[in-house]
Amino acid sequence: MKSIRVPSDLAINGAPPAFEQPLHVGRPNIGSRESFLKYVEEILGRRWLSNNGPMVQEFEKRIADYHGVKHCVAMCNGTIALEIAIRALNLEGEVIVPSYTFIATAHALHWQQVTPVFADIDLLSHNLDPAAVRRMITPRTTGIIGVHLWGRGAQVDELQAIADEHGLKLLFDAAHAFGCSYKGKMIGNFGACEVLSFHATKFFNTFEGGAVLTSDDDLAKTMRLMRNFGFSGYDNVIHPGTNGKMIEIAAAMGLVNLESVDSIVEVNRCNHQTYREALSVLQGISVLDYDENEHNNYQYVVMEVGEDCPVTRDQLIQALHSENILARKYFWPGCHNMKPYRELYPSAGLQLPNTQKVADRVVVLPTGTAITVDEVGVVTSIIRVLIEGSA
Ligand code: T4K
Repeated sequence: MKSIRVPSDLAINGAPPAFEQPLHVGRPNIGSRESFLKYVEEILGRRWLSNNGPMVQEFEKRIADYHGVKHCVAMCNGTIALEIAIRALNLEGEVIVPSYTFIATAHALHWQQVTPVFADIDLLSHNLDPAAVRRMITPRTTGIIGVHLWGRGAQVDELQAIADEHGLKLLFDAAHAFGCSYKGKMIGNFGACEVLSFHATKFFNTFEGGAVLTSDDDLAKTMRLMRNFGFSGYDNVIHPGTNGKMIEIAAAMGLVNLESVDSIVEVNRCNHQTYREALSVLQGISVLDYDENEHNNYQYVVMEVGEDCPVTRDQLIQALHSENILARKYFWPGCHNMKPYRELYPSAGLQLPNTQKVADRVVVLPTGTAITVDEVGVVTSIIRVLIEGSA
């Protein structure tokens, strides 16, 4: 591959990178340290560290209210939350998922002995294409997991119609969609349930954490049992289960970050707008937008490098990394091309042309409260010079 050099006004051969410290994608947003430390004192003083403590209960209530759902079942991370939801819904056989997602969506199924069947995505939305979902249905299909990729709602109505028509369960991996809406209604209200991730790299974090949102009382009850070994009171196990509990200190981080959530969204929105205005005028470059009629968290700045761009996606990534801008090619190469699934389904790619295209085009850029507007400006200047200098 031809490697490109950053033109000399930005980096002279052998000169230090533009940024002394790396600019990461997924740098955590952290609310008031003072409030967090107060909560930590409270937790330590109470000597109640885990097992459905008061912080977790308060956190669950606040997150459920925030999304307008009856139940938030908090868990130790998003992947376990997915696995518990999958088991609580009795999914078996085959379940249709996008391949263009973080590997956890597929792993959660596989880990529960359910076969993930990869359906293609729509080129514009990067979300499941309902027509492709229909093509993948077999007599063994029991469910569909839609992903609200980048926090933009999947085609919920169309997926629900397919699920209803074929008697399938529908749930959503909403790991990216905290605080987002679809057709004006908050995420959490669709399908049988929706799964959030509060991982450190997510715009809203609890260090590690996740939750299932649902308004189904029975489902919530089952998942509460499952996340705590199936215990009902002392010494009485009434359901198979695992350890999926959120700890108190994670809930404390969540409560603190919830106080700052609006200002974090505003920072993300401004960064996204700055990136978009500066980059989308460049040859072969587009930046994914968010529907301004919806609630968005703007946590991902997703740039697509088209075939008419004078540099390739990988050349851009390489040049950015050499400037200490650690842009990512999420979710390349697609789950179906990762070793465990490539070996299981060697010809899956034939059904996934759009997945392949998008996975080869995307660059995710750093955003969030850990990057300043000026730094965003420098990143965009570097990209501009790289592209214009190579045209
Ligand atoms: N479904 C979807 C659609 C998801 O995107 C995810 C998670 C899940 C399900 C599963 O939810 P969890 O079980 O994770 O709750 C990261 C995250 O680990 C993962 O949570 C996230 N998606 C995914 C999109 O991104 P990697 O493999 O990119 O992580 P890593 O270690 O390369 O870190 C990303 C960047 O963040 C690096 O540049 C370093 C920076 N970073 C990371 C951490 C942990 C920091 O600056 N500080 C930190 O504390 O997966």
